[in-house]
Amino acid sequence: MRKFRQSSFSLRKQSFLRAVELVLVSTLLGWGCNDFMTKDVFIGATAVDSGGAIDDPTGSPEDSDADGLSSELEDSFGLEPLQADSDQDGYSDGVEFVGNGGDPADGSVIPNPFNRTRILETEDAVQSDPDSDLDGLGDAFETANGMDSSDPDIDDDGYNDGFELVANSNPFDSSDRPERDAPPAPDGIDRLPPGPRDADGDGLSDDVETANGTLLTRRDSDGDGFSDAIEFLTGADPTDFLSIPNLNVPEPPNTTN
Ligand SMILES: [Ca+2]
Ligand SMILES: [Ca+2]
Ligand SMILES: [Ca+2]
Ligand SMILES: [Ca+2]
Repeated sequence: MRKFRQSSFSLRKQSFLRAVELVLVSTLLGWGCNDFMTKDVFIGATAVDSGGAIDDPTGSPEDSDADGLSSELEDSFGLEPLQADSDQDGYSDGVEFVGNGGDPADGSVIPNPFNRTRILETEDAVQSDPDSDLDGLGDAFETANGMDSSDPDIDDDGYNDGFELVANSNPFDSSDRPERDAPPAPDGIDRLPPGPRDADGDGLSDDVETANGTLLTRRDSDGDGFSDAIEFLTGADPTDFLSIPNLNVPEPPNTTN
């Protein structure tokens, strides 16, 4: 009996030690995986020519190339739903669609020049307000304005919230959309693959960012909570955190009724 109890205790002790070992190994592996996953997700979710889709749990329309226009819209415009920059001029379709003189279907027409005060160095980068849904608007801004920081397209009309605000359309109202005639389909362009590299997936290619003094690996170079593309489109300075877009956010719908 004593021998059995000893044996049982020994077994329990062994099980306990094994469990501790498993927890430790899992934790270490978890840290390693998180590290890896972070990089993987960063690359996958932001490399515009990889076709990496935004993981959107809210059921918003699919935006396979994460350029701010849904795949359905891009199809209807004759743009490439798997190529964030269909005309390969260094500015994503979403950026060019929303404004500043660009044309997403014509590589010879690019948006107007940047407004910036200086060229940022990587060491200038500060930790910015996170933009969990990658719509160009920081979580704090979205929360403060009754928007959903985990849904890039609140009204599910295919245009992401950041671009709707830039275009003065109502991100809460699917019947109110950015006004623009559908661009003609690009013609004679060998678009796939690859497009210009956009390492951070902010809609501005690495070359465009290098030429304009923003950071290639930060969607929000100056850390003010607005992506470089949103600042560029609104005439704010993406290299100056004191310069932010003047965005008019409509009242959110009253959800208590
Ligand atoms: Ca956001
Ligand atoms: Ca929308
Ligand atoms: Ca970029
Ligand atoms: Ca910014």
